[in-house]
Amino acid sequence: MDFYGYFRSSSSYRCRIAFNLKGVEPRFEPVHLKNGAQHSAAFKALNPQGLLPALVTDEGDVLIQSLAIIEWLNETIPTPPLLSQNATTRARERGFAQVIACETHPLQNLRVLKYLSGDLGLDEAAKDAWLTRWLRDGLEACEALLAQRSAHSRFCYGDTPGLADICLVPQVFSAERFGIAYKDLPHVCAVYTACQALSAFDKAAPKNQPDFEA
Ligand SMILES: N[C@@H](CCC(=O)N[C@@H](CS)C(=O)NCC(=O)O)C(=O)O
Repeated sequence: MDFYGYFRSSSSYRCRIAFNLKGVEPRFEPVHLKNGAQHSAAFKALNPQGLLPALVTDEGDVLIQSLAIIEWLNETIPTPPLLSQNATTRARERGFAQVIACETHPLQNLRVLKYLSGDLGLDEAAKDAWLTRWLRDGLEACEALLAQRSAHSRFCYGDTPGLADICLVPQVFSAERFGIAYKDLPHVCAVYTACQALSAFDKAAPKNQPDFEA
């Protein structure tokens, strides 16, 4: 398998955690987002949207969108499972993941921030206000969802890490990167700490990637 990603990309980070949990190691093809490599004809032939990540399977099929890639991985390598066996819990896990991947992370994306400061001419303070508004909102929703759980668990939905944890950790990393407060969110912090103790999460961290730049 060939995995197209970038060390700081949250959606690449999600896939890296999933690969590690499943014990697979795709070949890594770095796509330098800050240099605009996602807009190259070669990359757009893989993903016409010009967004990371993309995965080329051993059969040569191209997959895009981190949640779709992770679900495909979970279906083709079922152990350890990344989703609950229970349909209701599974829907909750997917709902939690989508709060992050569909409702929160898109608002911090490079192309969105470039549009705010470039096309709309917003200054740094206005861009920071945007990030604080939407990233904090998403993390507060995560906190409330975790607080609603009927039973305490080490990870988001159980005592083994799954799709929700895979999405939460890169989002907390983004909060740190953009200076968004989250340490007052106890459930988020507890899950984040539990995940950080696992090598699958640590190995996937941006600082541990071959294309890392300080
Ligand atoms: N919903 C997509 C998000 C993809 C996405 O936004 N990727 C970012 C990196 S995390 C990207 O490639 N941004 C390039 C840009 O904004 O130009 C997924 O989960 O894969």
